[in-house]
Amino acid sequence: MPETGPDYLQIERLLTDDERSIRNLVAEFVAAEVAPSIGRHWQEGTFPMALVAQMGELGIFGPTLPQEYGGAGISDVAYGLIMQELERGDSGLRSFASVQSALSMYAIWRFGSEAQRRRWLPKMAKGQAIGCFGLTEPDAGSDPGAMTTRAQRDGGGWVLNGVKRWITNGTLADVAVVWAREEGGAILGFLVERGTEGFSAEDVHTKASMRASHTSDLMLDTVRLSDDARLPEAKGLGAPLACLTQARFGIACGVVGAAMDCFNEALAYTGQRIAFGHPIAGTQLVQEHLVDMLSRLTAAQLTALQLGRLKEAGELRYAQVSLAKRNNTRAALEVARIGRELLGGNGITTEYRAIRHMANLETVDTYEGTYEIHTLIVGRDLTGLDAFRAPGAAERN
Ligand code: TGC
Ligand code: FAD
Repeated sequence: MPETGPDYLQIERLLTDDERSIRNLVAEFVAAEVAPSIGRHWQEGTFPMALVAQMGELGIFGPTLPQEYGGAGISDVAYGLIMQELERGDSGLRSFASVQSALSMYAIWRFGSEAQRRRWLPKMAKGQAIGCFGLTEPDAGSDPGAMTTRAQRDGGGWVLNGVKRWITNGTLADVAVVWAREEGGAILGFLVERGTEGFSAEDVHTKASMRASHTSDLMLDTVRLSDDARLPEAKGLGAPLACLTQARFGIACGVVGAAMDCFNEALAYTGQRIAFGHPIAGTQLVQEHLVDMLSRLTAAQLTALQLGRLKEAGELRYAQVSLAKRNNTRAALEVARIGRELLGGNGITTEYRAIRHMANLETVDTYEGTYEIHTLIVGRDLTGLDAFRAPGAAERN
């Protein structure tokens, strides 16, 4: 059985048997199939596509959805543990699963028609169809309500024009969930299939972070769609934001895995690395670093578990998810930075894992709402005062 800890506070005891066995299954998959080659993929800037079918077989995609749509109805805590184990491997792997499950499948399940659900969800659950989620634009990231992608009515259908940027899985996707504002109206969601005339995708090739993941621009140039392609229940910015809440939950859990991997690597390394005639783990300063890493990741682990339990009880509010996404991601990033430091010169190479996790976590700290944006979401929740926009700025959602 591969390492699933550290578990300094015996959090394991708070999990059900089902949750433990789902976590162990994914941990074994990651140790056997991901760990041996992910460093090479990261170095080469490729995503291990061969693993997608296996992930589908394991039930990693959309696992909390009902069985009739290809899901398994597993608990939210079990879902969080899947994300943890995937991100122990690499944030790119967890990103692939987040976008597939929490953004694309969730959008279709929550806002789609019955026909859209039946058409896409079972195939997506098996990894036989890939989804992406196009919200961000070159000039609208933190403020998605400022999007300029437009949906114009065209007889009984629609014409879409615009550009989406930084879209995970954009070039891999069979179906893109695209958010566009109706001329003079609300934000609407559309399913745009690969091969639709006027629709194209192109990867970003200059990333120094999240390298084992495809990140793309989506171009929509007079894309004509029937009204069947619109997500009928999605009206207004609240629809994409509800999908983000699902994905942010998975991130708050996932980053714990990256932090754990960095801690385990640093503990093993410092126990063996000799300087001044003894293992560096025997020095007070190194022990302080190790304890700092453990403290941060243990707090993140407990936060993730409680978030899952609140979600299962139907009591989770989106500002609570923001607090957890903000704190856990920043904690994991700090753990990775300390881990990198403890490895000395070796720590700057991808022969070890810390710098890969550290570079990936820079993206995770930014996407799905930056650290600052989550600060302002929680700040608004606490005070009732909106500190996002310039005073007097127009409402647009
Ligand atoms: P605001 O007035 O706050 O909200 C409009 C309506 O939406 C509701 N709402 C939410 N509902 C569910 N979940 C949330 N997180 C929600 N946040 C807001 C809100 O109650 C309101 O409803 P109603 O009924 O009153 O209309 O809108 P705003 O324009 O003030 O938005 C502010 C802000 C900053 C909170 C929001 O725009 C935001 O979260 N910005 C960050 C953008 C972001 O996170 N983008 C992520 C893009 S996707 C991505 O990064 C994928 S990475 C994938 C991977 O590889 O893993
Ligand atoms: P900006 O919004 O321009 O922010 C720049 C800086 O200004 C940040 O530090 C921000 O915190 C700060 N800032 C902005 N407004 C305020 C304010 N009011 N107060 C204080 N500070 C502020 N998007 C998708 O739609 N789908 C995807 O699949 C997806 N995948 C991604 C994958 C990767 C690898 C990356 C890097 C991004 C991805 N994104 C995706 C986009 C991501 O969500 C955005 O990059 C993120 O929301 C930030 O937007 P921005 O890059 O435009 O930064």
